[in-house]
Amino acid sequence: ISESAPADVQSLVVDGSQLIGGEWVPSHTGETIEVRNPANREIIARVPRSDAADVEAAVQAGERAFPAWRDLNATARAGLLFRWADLIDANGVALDSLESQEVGRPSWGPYGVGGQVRFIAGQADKVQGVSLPTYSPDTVGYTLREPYGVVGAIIPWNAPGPMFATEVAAAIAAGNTIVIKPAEDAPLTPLALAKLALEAGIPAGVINVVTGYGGEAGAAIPEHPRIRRIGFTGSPQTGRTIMAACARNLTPLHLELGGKSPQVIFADADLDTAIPAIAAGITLNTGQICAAGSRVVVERSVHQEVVERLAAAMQKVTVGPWHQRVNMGPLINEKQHERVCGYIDIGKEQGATLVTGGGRPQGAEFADGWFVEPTLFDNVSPDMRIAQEEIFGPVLSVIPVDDEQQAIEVANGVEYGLVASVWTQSVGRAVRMSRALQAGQVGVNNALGAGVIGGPFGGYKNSGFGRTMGADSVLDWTQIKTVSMREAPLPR
Ligand code: TXE
Repeated sequence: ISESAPADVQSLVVDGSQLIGGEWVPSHTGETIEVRNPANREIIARVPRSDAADVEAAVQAGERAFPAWRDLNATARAGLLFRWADLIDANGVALDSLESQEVGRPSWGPYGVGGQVRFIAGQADKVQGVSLPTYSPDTVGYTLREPYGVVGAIIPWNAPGPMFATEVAAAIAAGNTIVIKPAEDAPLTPLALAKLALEAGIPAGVINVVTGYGGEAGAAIPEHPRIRRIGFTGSPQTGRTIMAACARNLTPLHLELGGKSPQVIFADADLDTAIPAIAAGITLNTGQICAAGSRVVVERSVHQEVVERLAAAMQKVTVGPWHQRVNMGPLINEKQHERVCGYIDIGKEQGATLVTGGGRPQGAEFADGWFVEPTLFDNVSPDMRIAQEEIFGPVLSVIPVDDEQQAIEVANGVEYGLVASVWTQSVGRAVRMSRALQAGQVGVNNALGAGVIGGPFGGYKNSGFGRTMGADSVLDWTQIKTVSMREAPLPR
């Protein structure tokens, strides 16, 4: 970590070790991976390069911790999660700074992860079954919601803190113990959060964090026969690989696989609200957000005005290293940079009009980082690749349409279905559109579908299945047992 980083950030960084059974340990081979600052490629820390043997050790630690954690009364489990949330809040500035360094984003202001954990903590002692009707009065029937045992999660690099907290908090609130692998590009915030969980008193072995590459430590998680349930967030390609491994072990799972979210603007929309929100939504985290609204589907009568105003808004987005006063940092790594620049070339080749951006910003401070300009394409047709495929960068495509029916067809005409937004002042249209749009989250006059507390989050269609964040996410980490209990028949 940079020596100039404040002491509270330094103290959160766990250099060269991972958490297995409450101990900070290296990988069994001793090998490490470098974590780099994407703004200048400097090494900020090293983490263990683990593989199946380390995952096995973590599973065993989870198995040892499971019975006591399962049997701890649920209010006490909630209490430990509340303490974890308090410690996350108390370290919010340092955690935000650490996450900024490894992801390369500017500060997001107050760190919201404590609030996410607190919401889930409140669910821990509200996991309930139901009582069941029975055929005869001597029988009592009810359901129990029981944890699976040791569960697994694999998370991406774009929002490592929130992803770690939502998967871990929900899984352990339900009484499971977990083995989680953060992304190789951003493992430091997850390790720091795990450190705070230990400090909060969550027992050793309840949370095990194994770091390493996807094909090594990651692949070992769905392949492990004693990991009883899986959560994955990442690319559709890796999601398919994980689901295939889960199929071999018959392990249930949930998947969150990204999106191509439409921002549907009708002529009656309040553009003063819509334009800045849409520009911010596609440049927040340099467009590396699964919920990012990357397609603007706009009614033709306001098309020209929308394009002009979006271009102006995107040109105002300042780009630079995360620690400067900027709106947008670099992309995470070289692979992501090649991907985004590749899509910009494809957009030009397929005949979209490049309105603004499209290049690498010029200047010495950009030379070593994975920077790209906020980019706006107009006259995009719905079948172009930039209108169909997730770019995961600050690239926005404008698609003009004639009416509401065509807007629905275009908005739904992709394989993804994560988030959709509608901008209109008409209540009737808002009601119709929120029903018609195929997405796990619909925002009306709201760019990221955000703003609600405890809203379940997840996809329709190829964006995945299962929900994180909401109260249901805790239930997703439980299995249902039906109990039918009867007094032994009396001898005649
Ligand atoms: O994802 P991967 P990448 C999309 C986005 C992005 C693209 C590629 O479009 O441009 O995916 O990103 C682990 N077995 N999203 O390559 O590979 C890996 O180590 C087990 C959208 O980074 O899916 C990391 O921890 N695990 C997404 C995690 O999977 C494996 C967020 C995600 O990496 C593995 C991120 C394997 N065989 C990318 N291979 C969203 N839904 O928000 C990799 N991993």
